[in-house]
Amino acid sequence: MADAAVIPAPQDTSPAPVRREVGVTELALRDAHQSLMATRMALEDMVGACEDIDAAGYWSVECWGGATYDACIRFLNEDPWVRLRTFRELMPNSRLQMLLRGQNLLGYRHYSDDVVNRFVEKSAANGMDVYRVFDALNDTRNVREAIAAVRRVGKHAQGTLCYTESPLHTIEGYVAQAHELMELGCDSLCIKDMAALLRPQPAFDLVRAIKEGVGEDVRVHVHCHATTGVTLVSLMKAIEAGADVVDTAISSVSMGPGHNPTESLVEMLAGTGFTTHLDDERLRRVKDHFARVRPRYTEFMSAITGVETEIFSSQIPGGMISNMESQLRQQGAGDRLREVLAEVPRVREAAGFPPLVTPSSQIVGTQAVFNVLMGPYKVLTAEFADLMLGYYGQTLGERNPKIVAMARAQTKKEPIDVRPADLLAPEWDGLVAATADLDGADGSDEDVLTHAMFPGVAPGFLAQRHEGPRNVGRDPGELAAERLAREAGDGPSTAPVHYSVTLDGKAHQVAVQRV
Ligand code: 3PY
Ligand code: ZN
Repeated sequence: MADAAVIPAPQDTSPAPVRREVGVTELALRDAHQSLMATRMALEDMVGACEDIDAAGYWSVECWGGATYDACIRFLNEDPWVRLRTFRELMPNSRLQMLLRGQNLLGYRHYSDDVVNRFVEKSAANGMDVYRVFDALNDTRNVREAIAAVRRVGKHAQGTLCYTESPLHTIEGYVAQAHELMELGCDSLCIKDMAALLRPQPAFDLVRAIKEGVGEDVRVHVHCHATTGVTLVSLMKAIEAGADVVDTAISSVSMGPGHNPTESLVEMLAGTGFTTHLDDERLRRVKDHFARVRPRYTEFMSAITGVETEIFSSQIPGGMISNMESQLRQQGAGDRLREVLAEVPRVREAAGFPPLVTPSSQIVGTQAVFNVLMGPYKVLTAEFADLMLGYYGQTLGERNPKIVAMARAQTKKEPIDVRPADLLAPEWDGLVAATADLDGADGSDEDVLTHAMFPGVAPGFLAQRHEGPRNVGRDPGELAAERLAREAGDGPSTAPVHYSVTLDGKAHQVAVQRV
């Protein structure tokens, strides 16, 4: 019998001429553990990987921002500014990148412009290079100040399109937003797909449309989660369409509600003419490092480990589903998850189709739970009422006028259509004075910023900061007890929030776990 034809394995140095080098942003130090293990990874478990990450050849290393600041002070007793300075020292050759929630900074409300400016100045001085700035509603007025601040300090400002789908979201709409962001002076754009909704063909079409509509030389980065199982292909199509940089996480902290594996991207590109120039041996060492570290965080690991295609209809980011399950169980309504999942798109439509990303994901998700447990819009959370009244910015779609009227009646506030931060007086001087009195505060602007963003948690953190980081190598039972005891204060946490509501003339106490 004749020998079967052998298909040679493509080599990285592919026979096809190199078409283009694709940059890679490594997410292991921020979004990967935020998505997979509730943002609990301590600095101590990251430092050992920094030398290899620094030498591997990434375009940038995302290592700060998002929920990590909150987790540092709330759970880890770790100063987030020390974390940033440590990364700066250990990765001198890398662009350090952070996720910034526009006018919300790293918290959950809008801050005045002077606080936004101070935050950007201080983070740049502590070593940050690349700022990915997003607004949960894609309202560019809410990223304007932060982008201007990044430009003033001479760092890289990346404007963000939060990717979602609805009858109103179109490629043309995203291209228009891309134009607006470039007019604000962004150095690059990011398509941010936090729920893994970006299928391969739309990924191609969107990148191509931005390149053709805004400029072939506009640098486009693509950030996809892996939850629905389709997005490694989306990265390929985005690259074929001209994406300059894609985001991945080293394999030992990848997949599930996290991201596609860095090594799989490298292998996928073999033979295509696209190359990453990442160093395989360094990647292997980074992978081994996080494979050793990961079991320490088993207690916090997401229940979703595989693929969830139902997200295409509910659009709920992976991490939120398990939170909703526990919210409902606490109410003795564990069997009502399907109803809540079906309610989320209806609430989102009533709110004008916002993308679901911090903080809109928490706001819409909690309102959906309320609607299922108590009847549609019997009670509006304060945050949902604010969203309906424009206090988070403008949504693409019209907000349901009946619910807007309910929000007005409940809050006695009027709807607004100005940029929400235009209503805020400068806050910085007041914050400096309020922080000076706190036990353990060292008089630095960094401490003022911690207090500004997390007024409920910061006093406790500053007072016990000298005890040093906790959470590493500790007994999981002890950690769990400690976490429950400490989870309170401002911003979404997994601790239940207690609401007192009057229904049909009777007072009810409702405990809802926020998502
Ligand atoms: C955050 O805001 O922390 C995010 O990661 C949003 O995707
Ligand atoms: Zn993400």
